[in-house]
Amino acid sequence: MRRLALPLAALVAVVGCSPSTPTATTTPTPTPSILSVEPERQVGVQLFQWNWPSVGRECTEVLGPNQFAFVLLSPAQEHIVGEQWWTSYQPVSYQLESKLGTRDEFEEMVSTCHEAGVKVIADAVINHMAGIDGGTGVAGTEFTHYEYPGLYGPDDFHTCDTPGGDIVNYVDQQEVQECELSNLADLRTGEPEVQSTIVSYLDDLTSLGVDGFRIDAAKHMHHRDVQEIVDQLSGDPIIISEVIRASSEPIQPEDYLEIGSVFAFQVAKDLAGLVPGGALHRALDLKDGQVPSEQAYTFVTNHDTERNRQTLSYKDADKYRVANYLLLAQPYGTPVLYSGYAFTDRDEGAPQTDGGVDDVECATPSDDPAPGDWLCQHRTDAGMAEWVAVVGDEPIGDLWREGYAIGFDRGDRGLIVINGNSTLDVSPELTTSLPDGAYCNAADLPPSGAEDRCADGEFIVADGKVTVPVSPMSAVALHVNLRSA
Ligand code: LM2
Ligand code: CA
Repeated sequence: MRRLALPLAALVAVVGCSPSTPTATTTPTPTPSILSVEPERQVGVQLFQWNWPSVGRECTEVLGPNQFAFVLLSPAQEHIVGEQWWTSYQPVSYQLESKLGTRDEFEEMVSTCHEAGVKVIADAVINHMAGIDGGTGVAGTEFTHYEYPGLYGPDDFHTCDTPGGDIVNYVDQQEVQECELSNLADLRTGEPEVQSTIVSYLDDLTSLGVDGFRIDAAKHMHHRDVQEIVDQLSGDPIIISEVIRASSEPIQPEDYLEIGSVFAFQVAKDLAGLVPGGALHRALDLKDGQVPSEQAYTFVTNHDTERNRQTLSYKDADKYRVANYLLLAQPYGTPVLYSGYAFTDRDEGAPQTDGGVDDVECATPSDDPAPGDWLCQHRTDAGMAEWVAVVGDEPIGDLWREGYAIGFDRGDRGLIVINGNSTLDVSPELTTSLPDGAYCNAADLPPSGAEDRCADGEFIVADGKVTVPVSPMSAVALHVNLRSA
């Protein structure tokens, strides 16, 4: 993240033109103007199990206009047949034909997102292939556990003499990286032929415009293997390794920092602990081990943690919303929002027809959604994605605290008050560096992108002061690009 040199003096509105009779001698009255800053996109969103046409549409309609930086996809390669979501994580071939769409649809989605200014990060499942004895994949590929035509044969997989060949002991590095994760056929990712097959697959995605990769199950590959694969890739894709931190284990996210970035699981777990306790100010000091901010991808939840309940999720209703405000307001890492569907059983797949995931239609927001409802949680926070893009790297100003509520400036770009009290309203009068003006709340439902989206700002900054009423378990976020003329 790079600090913007100076607010780009884009003139969005001109106010205070006093009617006057122009004469040759009058000097024009200086016209107060509202300067806006050039937003710098930062926030991403994981659109879990969204099909490609739905991702493309979301880029155009929501993510682009609201200054999202990137979308994180579910796996694109051919996978085993089944209604569960996790069939996506059992590759059968590297054809881009899956329950989420065809190769053509994928390619079109990427270019649609790019036109909207949104980058695309693919989920690269490269540690393993399928976890079943064999069968026919969704694109018709016939396979057995250790045979994938045109790609891999038995010699390309690790063998292990643990029970079932599975990983049992997470304190043994070699076992974690060379035995099977839940029976998933474990590729010899250190071998040159295996590496070159993986590289061809990832390069194929790059050739379709993909900007980067989530490295699925990175912990289960030696960091040297991942490094060697990444070194052979075309272009310079963004790399985000998934290495779930467990303090007792020998493999740590820090081991993967020379390759690129990592997901900051510790931050997600810490947020889950501090929101219910109300110690919201502690969110401002979050950090994942020794991972520097520029290499940390932070999140409140993902598809795994919302199922194993290691983090907050939509099931936590207003606590989850507060955690998302904290994630976006604090300065560490690159925030990734999450968008999934409601479920009762952890295996339950997304709504689908004949093996293909249905187009996403967002359900009406509710604290008690029906299973299969597309939650579109990220839409609730869309205005906040723009807030983050506008506040940029501006530092956190003086902290205001009252009970479980906190508030602070982000330089002279933005201000936020988050009320984590479950029943108390707050209404602090804050000192602020924000320029005078009438502001709207970016944490409310998403701004449309229309010119008049803040026609009548209700938050008045005057002489460096602003009063900010905030109801329980919600937030008010102001920024300089969301002001009335
Ligand atoms: C990941 N990151 O490292 C993914 O984020 C996670 O969602 C994947 O697990 C995992 N690694 C493997 O890529 C999911 C899911 C598992 C599921 C696997 C494979 O959480 O439950 O395992 O995908 O589809 C399923 C069954 C399991 C079975 C296995 C093999 O739940 O009981 O093991 O398939 O057939 C015998
Ligand atoms: Ca492995």
